[in-house]
Amino acid sequence: MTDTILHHVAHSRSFRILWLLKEMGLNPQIKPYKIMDGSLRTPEFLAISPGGRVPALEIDGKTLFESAAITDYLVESRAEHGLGRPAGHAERQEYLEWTNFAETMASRIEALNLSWIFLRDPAMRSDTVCKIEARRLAAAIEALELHLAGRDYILASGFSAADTMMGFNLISAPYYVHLDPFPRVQAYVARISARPAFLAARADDGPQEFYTKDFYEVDRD
Ligand SMILES: N[C@@H](CCC(=O)N[C@@H](CS)C(=O)NCC(=O)O)C(=O)O
Repeated sequence: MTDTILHHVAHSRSFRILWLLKEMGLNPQIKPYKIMDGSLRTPEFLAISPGGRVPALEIDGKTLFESAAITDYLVESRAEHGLGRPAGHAERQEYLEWTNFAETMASRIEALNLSWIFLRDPAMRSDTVCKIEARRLAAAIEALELHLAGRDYILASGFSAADTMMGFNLISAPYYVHLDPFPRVQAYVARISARPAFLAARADDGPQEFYTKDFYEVDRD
């Protein structure tokens, strides 16, 4: 059997796949990259992930990119773990909505990361864009707060890959949005963070190197 290799940046969307693999009892070999050092733009890596993005996963003799696609591949090829919801399942629609909504939320974090962390010159940052994106991220978290009423996980029947897709967001979102007004989301974060597979994934994730402050906000109105 070929090795399972996860092309990974610590504290990034590739955590979704690391965590999902751990939930399935799989321990990938981790190939680490950094966002700013050019390692995601080499011809070798672009042959693996054409957009130069992580995650990418080598598994079963295939190479896959895009976290939602990798997630679907894993839950379908390893259906015995019950972490997906196949076509025809009563929760299929909700499963699709929330795995994709995780990416809607993540794109707000990506925009904030670009503004606060990855612009080489802070003078290029727009306070207006930062404020709008933080509000849009808060609105996405509010949607999750409402959805979690009466549930422990995103799907009423229990833990699924919709949670591994969403989980990464909630590690990063608190750098931009305070979670105090969202008690169900806070309880959800505590619940997912206590899962043994989540803890094992965090142990292998590597130290985050993006954030140098606990919270980023525009200090002028
Ligand atoms: N929709 C893609 C997004 C992948 C993505 O943008 N990953 C970020 C890390 S969270 C990345 O590789 N960024 C590198 C770059 O923008 O150069 C997915 O879910 O896999």
